[in-house]
Amino acid sequence: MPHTPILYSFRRCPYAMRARLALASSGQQVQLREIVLRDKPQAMLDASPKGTVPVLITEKGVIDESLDIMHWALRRNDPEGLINAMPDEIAALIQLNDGPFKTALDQTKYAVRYPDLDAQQSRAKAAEFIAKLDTILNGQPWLGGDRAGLADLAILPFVRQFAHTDLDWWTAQPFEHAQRWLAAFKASDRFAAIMTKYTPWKDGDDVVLFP
Ligand SMILES: N[C@@H](CCC(=O)N[C@@H](CS)C(=O)NCC(=O)O)C(=O)O
Repeated sequence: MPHTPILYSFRRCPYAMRARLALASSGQQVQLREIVLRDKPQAMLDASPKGTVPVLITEKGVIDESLDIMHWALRRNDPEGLINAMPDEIAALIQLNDGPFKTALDQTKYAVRYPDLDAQQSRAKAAEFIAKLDTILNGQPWLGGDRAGLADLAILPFVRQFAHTDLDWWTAQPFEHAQRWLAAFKASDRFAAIMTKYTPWKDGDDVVLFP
């Protein structure tokens, strides 16, 4: 039997979510090992000492960056054409997401850890990115046009995390296109399929296959 890759994952982590979204779309099956961030399995740390999820262990090696896992899965099989559906300027949004937006998101969500920063200003900074997405999404359902692309799946989990820092605030904003985009994602079978709850993995447990 061919080796089924192992994915160390954490349900609510947006990086792990984007990896699971790509794996689910590609149909690439993995052995899912749910982890607890404060008690990471030694086997995961042995494979990837930096200690972040997601971590994918394949026959050929360890992939411990979420975007690399997305590309790995979709290079093997991309039935939705997620990679092709992405022009360069949309791909650049992923860099903005992972850089300044994620920083501002963390500074909003974990404001107590940043006593020198004004949480309102951090949120305003994050909202600049949402405004950019909103403009792109005006008149089209997805960032690249009519079809979902890798950028949508790479960015949506972070926008969800940002919206959930204060849903009343989110709903009151004039970002109707971004709000519709996020709402459609949250209501999708695609989202439901990656948000199954698993008990944390322990050595010796039965294999849990995903998707
Ligand atoms: N650049 C990494 C970032 C992954 C990351 O930071 N994941 C967080 C959870 S959302 C993590 O594992 N943090 C380590 C910790 O909290 O101990 C990727 O894209 O995979």
